[in-house]
Parts: sequence; C-alpha cells; structure tokens
Amino acid sequence: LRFKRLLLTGAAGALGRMLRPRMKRYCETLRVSDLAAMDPAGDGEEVVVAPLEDEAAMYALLDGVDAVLHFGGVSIEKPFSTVLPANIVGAYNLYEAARRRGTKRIVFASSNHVTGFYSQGETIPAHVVPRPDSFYGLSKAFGENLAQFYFDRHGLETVTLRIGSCLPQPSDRRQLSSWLSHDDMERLLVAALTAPVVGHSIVYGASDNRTTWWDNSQGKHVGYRPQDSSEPWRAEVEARQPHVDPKRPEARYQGGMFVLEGPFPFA
Ligand code: NAI
Ligand code: 15L
Repeated sequence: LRFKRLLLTGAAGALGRMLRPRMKRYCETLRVSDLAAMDPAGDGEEVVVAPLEDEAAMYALLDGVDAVLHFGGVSIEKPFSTVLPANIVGAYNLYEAARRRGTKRIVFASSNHVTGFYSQGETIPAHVVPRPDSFYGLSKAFGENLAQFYFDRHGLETVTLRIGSCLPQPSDRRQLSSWLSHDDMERLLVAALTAPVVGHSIVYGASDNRTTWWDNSQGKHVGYRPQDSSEPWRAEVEARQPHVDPKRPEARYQGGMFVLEGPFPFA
C-alpha cells in the first residue's frame, strides 16, 4: 500500500502531529496542511498553510492528491459563527476541490458528538438518526451528509470516522468506553484508505473496549480490527473517579459534557 500523494489536513493539531510521522510510511509524498504553523517539510513531505474557508487555497491544495485524511477544523464546541467557516464552508471547499481535482477518497474525521445525545445505556449502529449534542456535532453531521451527497452525485468515496476519544490513554470513566488508542487510529486509517469499495461508509472510531456504546457491524466491509482496549486503565480510572452522579451528563449521554456547552452570546 503506497499512495503517490496523501493529504493530511489539521496537521498542526493534536491528532495531526501524532499522525504525520505514521502516515508517511504509506505514501511517496505526504502533503500536510493547516491554518497554523507546522514543522518544516522533511523528506517526502510538503507543507502548505491553507485555511479551509479559502476556496482558491483549497483548490490548489488538492492538486495531485490521491486521498485525503481530513482532520482540520474546529474540534470542540464553539459559537456557531466560529464553527461555520471551518467545518461547514471548509468541508464544502474540500469536497468541491477534491471532486474537481479527481481525488478518489476522503477519510473524514467526524465525531461521536454527531450522536452525542444518545444515552450511555444504548448501543447504537452507524445508521441511526443523528442526535448532535453541540454546534460542533451539527457541523460534523453536515460533513457526513456532504460525504453522502458527493458519493451519490459524483462517486467520490468517503469513510466517515465517528471518533470517540483519541488520546494516549483513557483518563476518565466516559473514556473507558470512548477511547481510541493511537495505534488503533492508525489501523483504522489504513483500513479506510485501502478497503476496496467503501461508497460512503461510517465507522465509529473506538478501541476494543470492554464497555462500548457503538456497534460497527454496518461498517464491517471497511475491515477495521481494533487491537487495544481501555481495560488495563480501568482500575486506576475508577479509583480516581469513584462516583459520578448518574444524573450528570458525563454519565447520562454519550457526548458527555458537550451536551452542556453554551449557549453563547448571539454574535
Ligand atoms: P485539534 O484542534 O488539535 O486540531 C485541529 C487542527 O485544525 C488545528 O491544528 C487547527 O489549527 C486546524 N484548523 C482549525 N480551523 C481551521 C481552518 N479554518 N482552516 C485550516 N485549519 C484549521 O483537534 P484534534 O484533536 O487533533 O482533532 C482532529 C480532528 O479529529 C478534528 O476534526 C476533530 O473534530 C476530530 N476528532 C478528534 C477527536 C479526538 O479525540 N481528538 C475525537 C473526535 C473527532
Ligand atoms: C471530540 O470530538 C473532540 O474533538 C475531542 O477533543 C474529545 O472531546 C472527543 O470528541 C471526546 O468525545 O472525548
């Protein structure tokens, strides 16, 4: 598996910095982009500063790109006026540029917050009615619909990843269910990039945790097989957080605290 050129957006971010050295192994050239400054280009790398909301910059960015790992954008809850340009206009610019440039596949870093208002007592498959828990989650739901539209209308394929909590290790009770290890994230990306036919597929991005809220059977064909689990951290996490009031959002809703963010002053 060796792509000629992969594009990683959001390369200055937490996941982008973790993924940059890992994803280099799968392509001749890794083009990385962000709004913010990034480390200079190493061997086989191209570094491009490009705001997602800048249509011309995105058109140039997609030139010669086989596949995209789209990790750029606002990654937590913010006022709608902040989310709109990066995650809604930006996602449109990326897809339209990809279509015009002939990019074959996009792996979209969506979020569990698209379905964050489902309760922690439920196990949901990918094809449920979205229940976004925030403007952030809503913007990711838009990105998922955009992906479906660009596949149905233009045949541009996407694997949507509804990522849980991708961190070096789980740090609270909620993350015992939502945790995605860095190595499993890499496995998920390799599966998403290489599965022969994906159309628009949706896969929850979690490790093989003993407690889970997500059933990935509808995305089986993507071939993601997690190998890590939050279990080795359970005792330590439960000792640190012995009791969570079951009425509090971090215990009630899959999206945790995101359901409480805002409202923001009207801009
Ligand atoms: P992050 O906030 O650390 O990184 C996002 C990057 O996008 C930043 O470097 C930022 O400068 C860039 N960015 C923001 N607005 C931009 C714009 N208008 N134009 C160009 N670049 C822009 O977030 P993180 O944690 O690395 O997440 C990466 C992606 O994965 C995000 O899309 C996030 O929504 C998604 N995700 C992450 C999860 C996690 O556990 N870290 C969980 C679920 C989804
Ligand atoms: C997300 O979508 C966020 O980008 C990340 O910062 C975490 O908060 C994660 O979800 C989560 O739900 O833990």
